[in-house]
Amino acid sequence: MGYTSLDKIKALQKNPANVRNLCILAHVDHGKTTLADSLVASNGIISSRLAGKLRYLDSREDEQIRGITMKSSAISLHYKDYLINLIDSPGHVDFSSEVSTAVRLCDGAIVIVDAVEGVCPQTQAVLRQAWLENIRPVLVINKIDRLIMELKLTSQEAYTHLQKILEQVNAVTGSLFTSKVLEDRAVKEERAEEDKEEGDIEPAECPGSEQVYDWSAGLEDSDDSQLYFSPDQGNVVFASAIDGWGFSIQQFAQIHSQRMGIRAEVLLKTLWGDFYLNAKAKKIMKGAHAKGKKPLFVQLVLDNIWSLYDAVVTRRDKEKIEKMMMSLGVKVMTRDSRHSDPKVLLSAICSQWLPVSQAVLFMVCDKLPSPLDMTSERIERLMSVGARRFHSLPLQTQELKTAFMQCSSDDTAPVIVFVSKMFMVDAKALPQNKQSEGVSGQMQGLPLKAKPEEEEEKETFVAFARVYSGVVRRGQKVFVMGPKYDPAQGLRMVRIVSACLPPVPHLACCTMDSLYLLMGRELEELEEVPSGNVLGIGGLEECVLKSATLSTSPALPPFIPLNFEATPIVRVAIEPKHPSEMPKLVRGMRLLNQADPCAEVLIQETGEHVLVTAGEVHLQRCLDDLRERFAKIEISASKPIIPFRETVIRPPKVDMVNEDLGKQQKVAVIHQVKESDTLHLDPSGLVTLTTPNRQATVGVRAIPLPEEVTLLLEGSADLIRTLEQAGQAQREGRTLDMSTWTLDALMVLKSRLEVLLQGRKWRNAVDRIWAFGPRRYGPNILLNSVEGYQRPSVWHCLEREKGEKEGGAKAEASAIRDFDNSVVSGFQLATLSGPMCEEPLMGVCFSVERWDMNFPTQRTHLDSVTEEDSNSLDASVSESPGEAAGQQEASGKAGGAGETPSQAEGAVVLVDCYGPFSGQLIAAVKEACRHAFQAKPQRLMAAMYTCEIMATAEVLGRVYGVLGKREGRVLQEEMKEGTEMFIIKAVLPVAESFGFADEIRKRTSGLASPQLVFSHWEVISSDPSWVPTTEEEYLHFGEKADSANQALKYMNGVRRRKGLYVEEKIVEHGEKQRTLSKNK
Ligand SMILES: Nc1nc2c(ncn2[C@@H]2O[C@H](COP(=O)(O)OP(=O)(O)OP(=O)(O)O)[C@@H](O)[C@H]2O)c(=O)[nH]1
Ligand SMILES: [Mg+2]
Repeated sequence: MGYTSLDKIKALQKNPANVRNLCILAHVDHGKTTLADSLVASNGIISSRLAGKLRYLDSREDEQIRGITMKSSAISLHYKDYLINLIDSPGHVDFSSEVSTAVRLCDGAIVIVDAVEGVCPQTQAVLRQAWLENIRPVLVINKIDRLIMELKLTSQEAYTHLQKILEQVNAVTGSLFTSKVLEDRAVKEERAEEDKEEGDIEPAECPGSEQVYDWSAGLEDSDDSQLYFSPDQGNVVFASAIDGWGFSIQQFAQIHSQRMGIRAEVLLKTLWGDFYLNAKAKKIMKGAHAKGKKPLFVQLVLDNIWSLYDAVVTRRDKEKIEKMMMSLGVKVMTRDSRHSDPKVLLSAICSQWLPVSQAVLFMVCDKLPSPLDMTSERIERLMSVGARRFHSLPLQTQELKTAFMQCSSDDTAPVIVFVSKMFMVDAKALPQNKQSEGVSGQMQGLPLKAKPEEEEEKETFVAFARVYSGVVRRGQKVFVMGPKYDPAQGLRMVRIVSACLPPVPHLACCTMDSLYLLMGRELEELEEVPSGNVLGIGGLEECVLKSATLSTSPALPPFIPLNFEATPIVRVAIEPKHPSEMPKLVRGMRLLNQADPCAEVLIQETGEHVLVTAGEVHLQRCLDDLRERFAKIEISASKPIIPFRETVIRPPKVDMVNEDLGKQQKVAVIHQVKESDTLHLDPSGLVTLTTPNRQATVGVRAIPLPEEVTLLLEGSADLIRTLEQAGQAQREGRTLDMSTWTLDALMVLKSRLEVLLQGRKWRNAVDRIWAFGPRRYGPNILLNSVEGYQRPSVWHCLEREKGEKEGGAKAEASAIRDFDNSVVSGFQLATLSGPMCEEPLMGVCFSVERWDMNFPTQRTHLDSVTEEDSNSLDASVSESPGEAAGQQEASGKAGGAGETPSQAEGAVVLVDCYGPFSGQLIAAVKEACRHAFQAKPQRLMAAMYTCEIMATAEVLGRVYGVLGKREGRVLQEEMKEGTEMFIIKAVLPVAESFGFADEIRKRTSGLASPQLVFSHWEVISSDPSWVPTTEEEYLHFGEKADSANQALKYMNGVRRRKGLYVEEKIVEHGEKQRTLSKNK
């Protein structure tokens, strides 16, 4: 290292009070990497002339070519006595998972906003991420030069514009803060209530019991001054990273306080805001706006910059430049002042006058917290995995909190490390494999290439990590906590780290072979790293997949998982060009999976190797990586596999030509289900199916769920999973200690469902929910409408928390559980792949209205024991009498043996529930669900992206053209204040999105470049199985109705890909085709 010596950095690492771990966050292209360049240049790592052009932290070739960052990378810098571990992150949505990995390791963040574009969707997303991880942000408003050169604003206009941007950013943080306060208050109230109940205070006495809901209570007393960005707080820097300048108002306050003899503190308070200088009275007065005066900020700050740009770039007035340089005390080299591009001179002047690196680094050291300032709230959040409460963790675990707070580097302090991602480095680039630097090293480098092939090709994984406590040493052994590790269990079984661990679930032991200082493109080897620093760790690839928690204490729980904003949605199937290279591909995909926080690799049922990525750009990067680094073979990727969902809707009231439909449509639909002796379809849509051995009959009806319910279920997937886990635990006799917050959220979910599911059809529906599916937490519901069948509700575990009410129901539940489970399994299978094209279902409720069981063989045995009981039950528990009787005859039951499940519980003991019968029941339920689904009007649902496109008026038309062609829908169009840009918000089906961004960019000559973010699922209105039925439709569409049916096209595409039967005619009129050619 020619620049800061390694020893100096090592020394700085030891003083956590002066360490700052921070990342740079922003929307795509707002100038993160450019700013990072200036900071890197301030340490002499790159030349300051190249700062902004080199984009040093974009070390990948494709990053340089495309001009966007694709991964987060770290570099350690020093500023005065401070060590700054800086992480640059990508702004493109496709790589937002990389942002999550960066944010987790930091205590603070620099949020950059483009002065022209203002707050963009990703700006909001990163602010939210910073908020969720509890890290403190500072703001840089970048690209101010664009206000001068591009928008040609006057300094006064620019001031108004900057004020607006600041307002926008603060509005975002404000809303995050408000929701947090309200949430906290809810938790507090809940606690208070609990205490109250315990303390037996009369509810009428306390004032809170009045039913007045004060929505703003709590907001006033919470301190939010730290939260907002304001130049006078010193947490805002105005900059132009490309021209190398930046300032906070402190700097100008100091400059002018000397010149004008006003105290710096006064200037600091008044430089930003509605103040002006009264020259006569030599006073600073309020009310610049009302009196039409120039605000101080314009007069003392912006005007200087404006006139410099005017002199240097616009007018090129040599004399004036000389004069200005004199007064600023700036000297530039002759080659800069003679350069043909005035920008060179400008940045030479500016970077001496107001160096951006100084302004930003000062702000960072001054305003961002050090690792010692970790709040206990943040630590508790990190340690409270899933639904657990911090206070329910073992005592030893809770004690670790002090270790976090102290951030001590004593030998006695437990080592706590979090790995947020694994990245791959060429073995050649590792410091231990590098030759000594300098000329001789380079010369030696040549013959080295002759080394054996394998050695050269080797690449290793380095973990991107941070030490939270203790000192990490090379060769040290640590525990690796898996995401499901339970410290209580671990503490009972192990004490110290050793190679031969007893088999504790989710706990492994690993050696940290090497430690690195991360220096952007380079790594430096270290012997030890003290607490509070970011580092790279080698030798973990065997035990860490993507992220992990490492510690020397088995009491440490795994950290909460990273929150990823992007949903991986774009799938492709991959195969090698040469089939013999399959093993290489498999290995390569495994490596890719490890190296990318967001990419998923899986093998489908069909045997295809599938790669799931966040978007098109991400996909491209993954494929390139696979080709060039991980598999190093030729591969071919299928077209993107687009996910769909299947659903049912209410029968439409009008036909395709908007004519009122009578009953005809219904008849057409119902005929899709073919009846047989075991399958019966009722005109109302109830499907009754008997198992082949005729021992069970189920009746199922499919009902479309209201849209809001589907949305709610989708959004609450995690909660439902927790509910399911709690239910499972309860069934197994364990208890899962859920946090108050989770319980609260579940109660809210339940009551919201109750509100949404209104009407006769849904009476008591919420309490009758039997299961969610697919995978037990999906957006479909299985409803128990079997008369007389009592089973504990899915909300049962909530009630337990509220007081053990239903002791009796528990025992009963476990007895019938096994067959109950088969029904649930059948439902899970049915919802996992629907009958249209085997895609998952969404928004469908299957109501089980009948469930009969009949065990002729066990009958005799049972009768002798419980004859009386069963008779009495027979009378009380039965379905709608008429139908039941008919069914009993049809299924050929022995007289009076119409048992409902509750009654069959005795039989459960006798019949092997895992034998063929439970299988038959599963299959029957699944088939019944599928048929019930087909008895209703079916629709496909398409995944939709939202996108925000910024475009000028000239290209607006073309943007609309492209959107229209791709079935996009414009939601909103508005003009961005202060600019001539329009912002268009649109939604677009994922299926039509490939190449969309490129096409828009081409059609608008690069002026508009949209980012696509997955937003929701939407029902495609056309019916894939539609054929003209009414006379009007015949007239309008013709007999064949061969005008494009979008839904049918999608459905057939999926069916073809999956090798399912596709109904289509390849040759329509064979004889006509023959006559076409020569005979004519
Ligand atoms: N006019 C102007 N352009 C700038 C400024 N800072 C950066 N740019 C330009 O903005 C573009 C994007 O800069 P980057 O630094 O790559 O942006 P980024 O935020 O790192 O982008 P991603 O990493 O892809 O999210 C480049 O073309 C820069 O030259 C600035 O202060 N003024
Ligand atoms: Mg970048």
